[in-house]
Amino acid sequence: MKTLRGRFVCLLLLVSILGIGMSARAQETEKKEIPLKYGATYVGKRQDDAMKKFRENRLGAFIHWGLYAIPGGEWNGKVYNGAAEWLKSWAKVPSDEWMKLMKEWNPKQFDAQTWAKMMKDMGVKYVKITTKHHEGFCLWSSKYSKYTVAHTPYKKDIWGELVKAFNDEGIDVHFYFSVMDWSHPDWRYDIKTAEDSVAFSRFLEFTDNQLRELAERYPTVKDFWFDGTWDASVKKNAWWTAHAEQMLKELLPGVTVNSRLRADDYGKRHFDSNGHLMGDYESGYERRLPDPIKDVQVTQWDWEACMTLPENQWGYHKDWSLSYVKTPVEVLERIVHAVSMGGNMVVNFGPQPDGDFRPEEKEMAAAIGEWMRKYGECIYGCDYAGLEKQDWGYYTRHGENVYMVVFNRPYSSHLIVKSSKGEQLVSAELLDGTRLKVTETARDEYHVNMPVQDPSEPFVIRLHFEKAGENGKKYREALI
Ligand code: JFZ
Repeated sequence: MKTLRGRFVCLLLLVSILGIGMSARAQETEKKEIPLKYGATYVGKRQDDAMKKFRENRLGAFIHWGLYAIPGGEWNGKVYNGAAEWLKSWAKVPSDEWMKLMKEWNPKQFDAQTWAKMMKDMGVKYVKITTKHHEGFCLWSSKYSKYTVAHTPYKKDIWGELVKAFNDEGIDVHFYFSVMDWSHPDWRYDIKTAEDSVAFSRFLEFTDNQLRELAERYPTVKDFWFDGTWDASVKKNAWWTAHAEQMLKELLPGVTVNSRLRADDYGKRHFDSNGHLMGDYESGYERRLPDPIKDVQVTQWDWEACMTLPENQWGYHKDWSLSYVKTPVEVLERIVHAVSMGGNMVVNFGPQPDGDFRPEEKEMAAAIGEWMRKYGECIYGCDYAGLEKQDWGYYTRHGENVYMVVFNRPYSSHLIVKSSKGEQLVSAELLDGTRLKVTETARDEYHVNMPVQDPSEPFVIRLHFEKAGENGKKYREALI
């Protein structure tokens, strides 16, 4: 028989056991965490509106445009196979000579509205544009540099026109910004002498000025995507990477910043020494994607991948026959692959020096747009579905709706779906509402009938699951 006192003692005992358990665990995690001044500023996914918008956008475009578009991969009669935006480095061109290209910067065909229309028709929700690539040429009229569009025959502030045109179409603008600047005398790859250190602090001040200028002049910018931050000079100045992130966030509430900017106290990049993501989203998946089975841990944080159409050309290169160029289906597969693992995908374009896009890029944008208009429901606002990957393609999820995006048509007349434990598949339909036959074949396993479809394009099936009823009990496990 339990007295009131007895019950109280029991409760006390329970609370203290729980308490000891919890504090032991807290100590354990505390012990594991190294104190960091410049590590992650928060843990887990940001859930504010700006971050949600970033995540729901899912499909973006990259635009690499700069002086490198003029030579298009060729210098003094020699064509370089490497990335065209790196030509200055491949051909070892000194900065003053490279900057003579500014005299030829006169993109007569450039029309911001045409660009915005093309991107809108492609179905991208945001565009990341190079404000300044490694070469140091600024596409906005920066007052901190002599290498800007303002000092070219074209003169006009390309930036202002672009930001306005994209925003008018409802497209978010993200700024690509290379910290590494090959044309600034104070840029250093490493800090080895006192002189380096003085020069580099001037360089960081210059960079702060440019960032502040961009944020203040174009306040509708939604994101800064940093690049050129991998050198020892930046890693030794981790404080600055934390400071730049904070400065932008103070200037532009809600702004997002990629992990590539950041280094912690120990020079560790992207993820700090405690394993926490720095910046708001991981940006290491470049021209590659996480493995759909082995790398599901990426669904725990936000991330954005980017890809080129040729093997590795970001800026305009005049000869695309030098490497394999992806087809629309291959690009779509990468977009879906990213979304199926909770990431965004950014497809790159490298406009011509005249301000127009090469025909192959126009065709690509149109093909992606056509598919997105039909099937975008399985991309925008979608996320990891939490189901076991099947050979026919990828799952995505938007709340109650689960999508099958079929890239591999089977020889059999059906597609296999395995439901999560305790859930049963109740319906499968095409996006136009056409119902497909579902057959339960084993515990948590179903066949969805293959519809007759145009074999030239991947298609989408919408699924609904419900909590499993008594039905789930009809299968026996094998005794082994
Ligand atoms: C960088 C640039 O050098 C390149 O020109 C382009 O702008 C691209 C988007 O970014 O290149 C990188 C940067 C990081 C990795 C690979 C290429 N990385 O982390 O694997």
